[in-house]
Amino acid sequence: MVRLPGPQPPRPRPSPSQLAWQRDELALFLHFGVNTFTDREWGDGREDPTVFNPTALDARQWARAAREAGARALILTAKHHDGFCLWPSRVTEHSVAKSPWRGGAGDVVREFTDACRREGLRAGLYLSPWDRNAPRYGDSPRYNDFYCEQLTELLTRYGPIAEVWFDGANGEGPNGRRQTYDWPRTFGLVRRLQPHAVMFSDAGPDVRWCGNEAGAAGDPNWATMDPAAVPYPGASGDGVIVALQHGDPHGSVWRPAETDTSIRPGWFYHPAEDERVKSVDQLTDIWFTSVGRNSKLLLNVPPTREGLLHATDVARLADVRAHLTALFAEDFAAGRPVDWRVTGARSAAAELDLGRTVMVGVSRLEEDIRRGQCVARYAVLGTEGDGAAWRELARGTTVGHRKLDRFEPATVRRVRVEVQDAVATPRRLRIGLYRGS
Ligand code: FUL
Repeated sequence: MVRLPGPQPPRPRPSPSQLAWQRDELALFLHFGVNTFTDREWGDGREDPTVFNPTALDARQWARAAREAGARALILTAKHHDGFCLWPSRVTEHSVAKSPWRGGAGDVVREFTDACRREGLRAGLYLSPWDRNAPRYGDSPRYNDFYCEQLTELLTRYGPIAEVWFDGANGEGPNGRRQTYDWPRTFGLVRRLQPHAVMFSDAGPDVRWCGNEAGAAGDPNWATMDPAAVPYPGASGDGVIVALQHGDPHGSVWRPAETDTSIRPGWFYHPAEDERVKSVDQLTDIWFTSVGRNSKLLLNVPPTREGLLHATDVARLADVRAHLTALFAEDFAAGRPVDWRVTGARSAAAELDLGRTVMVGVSRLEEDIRRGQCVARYAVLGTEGDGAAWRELARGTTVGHRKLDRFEPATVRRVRVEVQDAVATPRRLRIGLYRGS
């Protein structure tokens, strides 16, 4: 006799903030600071604050370009590794207050958060824990106090913050000692001050890094993971990258992957890279390997020395959005009845008749992730009908919030999606079918 498995522990599900984060699909990342003016990627903390002098800073231009690109959130580097603060911090002099910009009375974080709100975008902030300017860095408890004070300023002065972005970079302090960060304290502070914000880091707690900066989430990509696999931000080891890329089907926490990459080779603006802005094709590929792999895309578009997004980058963002809009304009599956059958404890099949013969080159599969993530292996098949053979169009592993596949366009009238393996009884998928390029 077959023994039925006992009750399973409930599978992890997203919190309302994690769900909203994922549904945003695209956020823009803004790397801006003294490096913009010194033409560097990592400042050493000895920069003179007077180098920071954008001539035409307009945060509304950033936010408008983001909205027109279809982004729903923006994340600004309030402080990068050089320690220079884009807001007038009470706990350091190394900030915009010592720059000539707006006569030393300016606050980029204020202009940024105001502009986000005016354009209906969520605002997020990056606060580098590694600080090459702070004299206390390396004197662990004292620096942790300083870091928490900066975080408190950012999370209490500027209204709702949707995402707090922590990288795990950890260098040596001026005293030659290594800084030990107090992550539980830091995460607890964010939860207390901004309970609806998601926290990003290698180790979450809400959103994890995808494991690379090339624009590609893992395949498979589970939103669930084992929290012990990446115990703290910046943890190293082969197992760490694998865990970040793929998650874990049996993981006990919901911690989806964010795919951060730059529209240019560097994170900060460098005039020499004006001709190296990624093409529409490259950015479309990135869309398929990030949003199309159950991730969220955080695309860096760095402001220039004027304090504006470069015209080339703005035009490229608009072109990609137009391309994606056209690609997904006509969904042949829209409104077609789907015959959904559970075919086993871990399998199911959906069949739909498109009502006419069409060329299909892109498929979109979606799980209702409010109830967790379940599909581990699937195939998409098509036939012209009237007894013609079924052909496999695409196959893959995880689905989650969204899985996009591109394939050699085929003429089909009927389409079947087979869930061949899953970690629980599969639930109905949403299916979209498009012509492709
Ligand atoms: C990394 C940093 O070292 C890079 O400069 C950049 O900010 C990237 C997004 O995160 O940890």
